[in-house]
Amino acid sequence: MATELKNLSSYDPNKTPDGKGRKVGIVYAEWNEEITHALRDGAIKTLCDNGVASDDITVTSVPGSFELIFGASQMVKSGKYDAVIAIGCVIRGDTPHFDYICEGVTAGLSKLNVEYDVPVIFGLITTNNLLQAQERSGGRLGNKGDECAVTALHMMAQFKHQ
Ligand code: DLZ
Repeated sequence: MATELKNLSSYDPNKTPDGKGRKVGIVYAEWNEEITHALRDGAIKTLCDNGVASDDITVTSVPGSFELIFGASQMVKSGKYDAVIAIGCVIRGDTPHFDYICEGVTAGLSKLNVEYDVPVIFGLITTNNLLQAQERSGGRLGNKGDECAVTALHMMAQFKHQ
């Protein structure tokens, strides 16, 4: 997959829009909290490193990744945020549950992106095992939370009609 070629934390600060004055909502899942807390913290740090005031970041949690759809939906509909970042980690198990959750969250967040004028950033890590998740949440391949924050900054700058 592409993350083997790109460190998720690497970005060019000179090409990253300033986030001053932007308001960002972050919703993260508590399932696999070792991973999701690292993703959440990475996203917050990268937003702040690029000008977003910590007071302009609202963080809320939901029990599992499936609930990210509702959590992100509530944040989008509140009209308070310029972007919403949804963070979760689904690790493949012995049953098809993994596929249903991944497909459900992907479809749900995609629908929000089509139906509302607030970009929802896809911060769902979907891996075959815990090691792959660790590698993407501050390990060998960087932190997907950082990548989500940079993506949010670009989307907010490019589509600032709200
Ligand atoms: C039930 C479940 C399972 C098996 N695995 C995960 C997972 O790897 N990552 C995750 O975020 N959530 C998982 N869940 C919980 C579901 O997302 C959801 O919270 C429950 O099905 C209740 O709706």
